[in-house]
Amino acid sequence: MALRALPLLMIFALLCVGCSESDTGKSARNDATPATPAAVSVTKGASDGTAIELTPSPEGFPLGLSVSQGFALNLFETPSPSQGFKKFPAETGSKRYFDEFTIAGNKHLVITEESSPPRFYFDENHNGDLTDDRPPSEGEKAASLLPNFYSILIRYDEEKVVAPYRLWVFGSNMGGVRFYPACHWVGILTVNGTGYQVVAFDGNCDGDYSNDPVVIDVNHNGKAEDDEKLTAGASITIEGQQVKLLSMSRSGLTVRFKL
Ligand SMILES: [Ca+2]
Ligand SMILES: [Ca+2]
Ligand SMILES: [Ca+2]
Repeated sequence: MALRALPLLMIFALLCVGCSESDTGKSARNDATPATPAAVSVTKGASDGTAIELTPSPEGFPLGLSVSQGFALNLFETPSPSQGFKKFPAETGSKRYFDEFTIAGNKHLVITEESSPPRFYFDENHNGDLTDDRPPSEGEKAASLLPNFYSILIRYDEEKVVAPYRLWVFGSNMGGVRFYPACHWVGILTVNGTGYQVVAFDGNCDGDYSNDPVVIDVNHNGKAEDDEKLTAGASITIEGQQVKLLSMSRSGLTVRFKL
C-alpha cells in the first residue's frame, strides 16, 4: 500500500515563495520547510470531530480509483494579450508555449518549454508574472515535453497552504493536452484501536479534493469498494462504530470525521 510519502513534496509552507531561486523546482521543494510529519496526527475538537492531517503521495490511482481526464493546455505558440502575461522568465533559447491552466478554482498562466529536461513554469500566485514564483517544474522524463510528469505547487488561499500536485500530462486524442493527477493523499483513521487507510484522490481532475469521495479501506483489501467511498455528510459503520465524514479540505491536507 502506498504510504510512501515523498519527502521532497512535503511542503506546507505558508505561502512562502522563492525558497531557493538557484535550484531546480524539485530541489527547491526539498529546501522548503517545514515538512509535515509523515505520521498522522489526530486531534479531537469539541465540535469539529476528529481531524486527520493526510500525507501526500506521488502515485495515481490509489486503491484502484479511476479518473476522468482534466484539460490542461493548448500549447499556444505565442502569448495572447487576453491571457494576461505580464512578465516572462529570461529566454533560454528553447521553444515555449503559452497557456492558461485552471486548477483549484483559479486560472494560472503556464509556460511550457521544450528544454532538456522540459520545464513547466506555473504562475503559482496567479499574478501574471512568471518570474516571481518558485522555479519551474522539470519534467521527470528528460527527453520530451509530453507526455511527462510534472509536479506543481498549488495555493489554497482559504486554508493558507501550498500543496503539492503531481500531474501526468499528455496529448489527448480528445483534443489538446490533458492530465491525470499522479498523486493522492493518505492517512490512517483509528477506530477501536484498529487503523484503517484513508485516501483522498482528485478523481475529477480539478485540483479540489473536497468534491471527490474520501475512501476508508474498511476491509483492508487495498481496493475502494463503493460502500467505502464517503461524500461529506455520509456515514459508514466500522466495527459497530458509526463514522461520519464531516469534511474534506480542498487542498487534500485535512479530513474531518465524527466518530
Ligand atoms: Ca507569479
Ligand atoms: Ca476534485
Ligand atoms: Ca476496500
